Amino acid sequence: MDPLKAKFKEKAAALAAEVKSMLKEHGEKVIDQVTLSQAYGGMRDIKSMIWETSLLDAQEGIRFRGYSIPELSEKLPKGRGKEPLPEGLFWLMLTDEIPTEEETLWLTNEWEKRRNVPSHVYAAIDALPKETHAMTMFTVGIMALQTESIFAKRYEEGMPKSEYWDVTYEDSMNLIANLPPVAAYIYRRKFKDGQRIEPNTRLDWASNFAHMLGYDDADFKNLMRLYMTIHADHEGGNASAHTTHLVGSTLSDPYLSFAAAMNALAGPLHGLANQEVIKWIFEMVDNLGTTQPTDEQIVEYVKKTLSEGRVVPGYGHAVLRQPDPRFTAQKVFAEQYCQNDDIVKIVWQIFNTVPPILQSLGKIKNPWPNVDAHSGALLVHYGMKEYGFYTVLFGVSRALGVLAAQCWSRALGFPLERPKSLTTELVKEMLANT
Ligand code: FCX
Repeated sequence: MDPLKAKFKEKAAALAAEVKSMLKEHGEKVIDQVTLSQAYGGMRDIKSMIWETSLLDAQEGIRFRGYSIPELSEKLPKGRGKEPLPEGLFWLMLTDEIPTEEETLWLTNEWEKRRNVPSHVYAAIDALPKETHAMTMFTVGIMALQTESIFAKRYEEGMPKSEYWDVTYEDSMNLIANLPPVAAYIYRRKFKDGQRIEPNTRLDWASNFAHMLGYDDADFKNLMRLYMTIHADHEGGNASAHTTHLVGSTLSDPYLSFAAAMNALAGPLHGLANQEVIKWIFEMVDNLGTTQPTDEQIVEYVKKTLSEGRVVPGYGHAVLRQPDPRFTAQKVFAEQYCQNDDIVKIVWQIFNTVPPILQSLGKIKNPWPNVDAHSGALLVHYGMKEYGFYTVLFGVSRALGVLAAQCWSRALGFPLERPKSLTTELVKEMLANT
């Protein structure tokens, strides 16, 4: 058994036993109550799901296995680069242990060994017109990869429940290994006349992805390592994570669950916001006729957006109530690598001007930037201006968190998810009887 799987098996067996006895003793303990507003209002804040890999605090932001993003920057192995390697984060999420440099390198090589995209996956993508959105191509590519699912094969053969975690791990590892070439294929097909770039087997997972996309600048590779790390997970209730969890609970394999998650990520209130941000900034620049607008011009543009009944993309959050530490991590990166870039400067001007405007509306719970407010400006700086692809980058990263979490869900034997719904008629009856 490989070292990561062996460690996961050991940790999962111990936690499964602990959870079993905890539920035996405390199973009836009430951990939350649900209000009518929450039932109608997107189920905000209801504690109703277990997600081991990360936890979100409204004030502090995300922690992966207890580590904040600045702590991860310090503690995760960096290989030959300057930013944490996403391989290390995946190891941490799966085992609750920060890996050594050697363990991280092992995982780089393991994903490299598992990279093997069948030709029908590319043929399925090729069957779509080039104008198809990159996220649609991505989901189709993932669905085509599902032919490789070991979970599905073994389930058909009658595998016992005790093996679910094992094949979920195998599928997750294979899927993660194959996402960068599929995503890069889509980028090159859509935006670079289909000129593919062969992988470089000596590179780590994120920098090989950068290479296949066509970006060999060392700083862009550092950006990809950072990007793939910070977008990976945001606890269990966000739409892409929750979709993976829900679909996986039916014992759909990791390919099917992850493809479903990508359809959730493709919505403008979730992952598509990263393309919307830069599109909106480009429109602003075009509209104002300058790449160096004044704060006053930005304020006017924001007010115009709001008056048209549109949201300011990249701002607000369902849980966070402070600037997103993922935004801050990207700002720190930009301060180091590209502080004189015009679009980066606009992102910072927006950060200074937008929160008071949103606050003054009186209805927005969080006027601060989220992860999507900064990512596009960094990509544009390195020449990746095709914002219709940005959500795919988010998706490749998101695989790390949601698939690590799916391994845990199967190891802990989580059942089919099936919450209770009500009709307004029944709600009215309930109110009349109280
Ligand atoms: N601009 C304008 N209005 C906004 C706003 C924004 N950035 N954010 C929230 N509002 C509005 C809502 O539309 C809602 O208006 P309504 O009462 O007229 O329907 C009101 O403020 C209250 O919303 P609030 O409770 O603060 O926010 P929600 O939890 O309902 O929604 C999201 C959270 C993220 C969906 C919302 O802030 C938004 O639309 N932001 C812009 C899109 C975005 O950046 N999404 C990415 C989020 C995230 F980081 C990710 O998943 O990637």
